[in-house]
Amino acid sequence: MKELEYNTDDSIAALATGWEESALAVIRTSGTDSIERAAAIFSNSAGMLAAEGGRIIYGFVIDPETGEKVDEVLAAVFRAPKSYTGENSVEFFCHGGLPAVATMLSALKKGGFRDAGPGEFTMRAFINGKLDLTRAEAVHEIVTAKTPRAHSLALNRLSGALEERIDGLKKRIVDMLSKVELLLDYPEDELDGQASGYPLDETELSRLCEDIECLAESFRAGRVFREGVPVALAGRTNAGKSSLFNLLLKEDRAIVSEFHGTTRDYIESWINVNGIPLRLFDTAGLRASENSVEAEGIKRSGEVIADAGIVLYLVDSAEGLNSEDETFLEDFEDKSRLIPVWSKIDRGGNSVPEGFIPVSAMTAEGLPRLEQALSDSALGKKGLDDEVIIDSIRQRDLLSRAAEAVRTVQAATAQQAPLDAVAMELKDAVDALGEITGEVSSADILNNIFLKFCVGK
Ligand SMILES: Nc1nc2c(ncn2[C@@H]2O[C@H](COP(=O)(O)OP(=O)(O)O)[C@@H](O)[C@H]2O)c(=O)[nH]1
Ligand SMILES: [Mg+2]
Repeated sequence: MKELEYNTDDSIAALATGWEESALAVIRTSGTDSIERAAAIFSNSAGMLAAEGGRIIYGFVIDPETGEKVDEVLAAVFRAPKSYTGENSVEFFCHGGLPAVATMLSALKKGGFRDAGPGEFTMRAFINGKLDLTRAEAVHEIVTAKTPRAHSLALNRLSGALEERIDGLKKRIVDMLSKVELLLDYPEDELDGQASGYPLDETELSRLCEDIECLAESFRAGRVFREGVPVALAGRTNAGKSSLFNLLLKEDRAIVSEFHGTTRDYIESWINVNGIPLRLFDTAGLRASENSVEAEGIKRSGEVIADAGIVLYLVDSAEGLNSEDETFLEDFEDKSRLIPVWSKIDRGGNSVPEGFIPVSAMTAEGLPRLEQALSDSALGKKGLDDEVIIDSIRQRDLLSRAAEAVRTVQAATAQQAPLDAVAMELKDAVDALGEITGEVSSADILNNIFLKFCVGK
């Protein structure tokens, strides 16, 4: 049931690779008459028109108005339904200089192609039944993945793992619904003892609800992999923050110095810890300062710390805890976001206080434990115990709606409530799950999903 007002009659074109100078650029086209249109501006027209799907041909793109050569290209010809969008399609591999790309796009426009909107290729693939919505959303995640692990989780969804999981949940509800409807259609006495008693089981409903809720909660882990988590290094000046920053980065980025107050602004960098993308911030040490530049740095650092998902608070083991440290640690509200670090342990300082992770930025001792603490804190208590995770608010909200409907059915079952109300709730749960994969969808929902894509996807 795909009700959608969207016109797929015209042929679209867009740059699929980045808008920057490179060796090659890929320009994608799609549409029923895309091969004819492309052939009309191609030096080897006859060759392109005759090409089987999946073939690559060499030639020049010709400006249809001036007759001049635009670029020397390879053109891959795809014939419906064997293409990404399910439509006829030609992909051009041209030179990656920006003027080359611009003149290519303008020649295609003159040849009757329209600029594609964001996500329009993937939207056509969905409309033509090449992808369900969970896979279409995974395409976006794959393109924007920040670590190999995030990429492999999205790839898992692209190969249909989430769709299968949703279908499995839906089948369990549909089975219950058919039992209920059987009784609604044929009163018990007519069924001749084929069905007796209340048709639903409370334990089964409760288990179903937990499975749906568990998948809904994986949104948190999904977001961690998708967006990464901001991590701030905090502590007094000279606690060893910049040294730890460089160690976690595995390169020398931040200036390390024995002089207090060297790091005056914050610097940041992406790091990959156990496959989780973390955005690490080195901040200016926290101390009262007379110097206005340093004071401004300290103010900005305070903001970074307040916004961070995780805070690593360093205390120099040779110095030990002072009242400033104690105040910070005590005042920090959400302890699950705080990792206290006992730094410079190679110097054999004071013994490690409870709750601190001993680390040396010089010898890297304690690094694996610190990295584990970082990934545990990023993923939260539940961790990542499942390879199938969801990653959009849309998916999470629909799962919550399904779970709520099933909970209502569970309560109704406990009271042996009338079956027609129960049937309605079960239908709602089925619809919510159907919307996740796109069986039930409206134009608004689709536009929302595809608009966040980049053009050319
Ligand atoms: N021995 C030792 N010295 C360290 C360690 N980490 C930092 N230092 C030294 O402590 C001083 C301050 O370090 P820095 O990283 O700039 O601290 P920040 O002010 O907190 O950024 C520098 O002289 C560093 O070489 C460590 O793990 N072991
Ligand atoms: Mg520093």
